Amino acid sequence: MIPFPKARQRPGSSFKVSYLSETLLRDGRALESDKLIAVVRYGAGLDPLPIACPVASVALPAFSQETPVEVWTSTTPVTVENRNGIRYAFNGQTLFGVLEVEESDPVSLDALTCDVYKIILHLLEEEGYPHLLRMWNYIQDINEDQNGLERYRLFCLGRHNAFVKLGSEFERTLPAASTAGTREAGMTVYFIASREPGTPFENPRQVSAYRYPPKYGPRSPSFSRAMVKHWGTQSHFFLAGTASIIGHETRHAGDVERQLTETLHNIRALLKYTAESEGVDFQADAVESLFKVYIRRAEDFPLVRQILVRELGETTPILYLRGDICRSDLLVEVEGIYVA
Ligand code: 3EB
Repeated sequence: MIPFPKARQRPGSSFKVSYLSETLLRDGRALESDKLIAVVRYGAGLDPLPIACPVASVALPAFSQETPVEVWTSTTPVTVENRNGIRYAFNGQTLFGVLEVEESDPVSLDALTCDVYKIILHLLEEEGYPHLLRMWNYIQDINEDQNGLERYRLFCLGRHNAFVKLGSEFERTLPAASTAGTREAGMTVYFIASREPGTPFENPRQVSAYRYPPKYGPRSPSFSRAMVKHWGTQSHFFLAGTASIIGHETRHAGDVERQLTETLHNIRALLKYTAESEGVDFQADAVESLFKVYIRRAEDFPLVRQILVRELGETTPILYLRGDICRSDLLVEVEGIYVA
């Protein structure tokens, strides 16, 4: 009998992320694995998965026949916990957590967001994984007004109010992030944190989001443009949601093709700058690199896909989601995890 080839050992790495068909996940032994960190599912009205690890449900529909699931696997066994409303798993190097909350009437979105972030920061401190690397936030009706303020701006206010409690230097260690709008009730936040800090990066073509001027809301968005983390032999580059913003201003309102071209310029500039300062060359088409794209208008999908496949490579995994973007004049946003 020919032995099944063993997965290549990657000493010093911590986890791997991939898009998998849900059928494969349900059929295979993956579900019972003690190395499953988390599963992220996309779409509305999902039936439960018989699975012990944290599951995040993101109510954004994918542009594909069978929506893939995002599977996070550890190189070493994980411990799964559920505390303070956070479902989380950790492996000695990283901690992955999920929080899903309902919004109830008397509590405004800024107060709810502040609570959610405080709970997360507190848990990470207690568990000994105090360094947030990357966060994903999904909020209902992100561009709608509530009490006279856009809900994204309320979210930014609440997030800022939680982070500022970390001290006056909090902006130097902010995680990379994505924040997108759904049409379903509730808020889903998931995140990855580590025992040892990563290195945040800013984009040379853009004003840091945490320094956006007040015309974009009472408090600036608290995130970094990218986070780099080295794990022994392997390195991750977490690209935050990136859009057609130069300086602090939206470019090419109404034109998805130009917005995407500008977005790709932004990504290349950030990668070049990071490569020079970290001495690591992150490639979109490297093994294990993967991407996610938020598209506001369904009709833009074919063009967006055509341009991105050309830019990122035919075989690079890209998940396309129909979602609202933080600024109402943005039509497309690209994020990714690069592995080197
Ligand atoms: C931008 O660059 C576009 O508030 O968490 C991108 C990524 C955006 C993350 C966030 C917002 C966020 O300002 C919007």
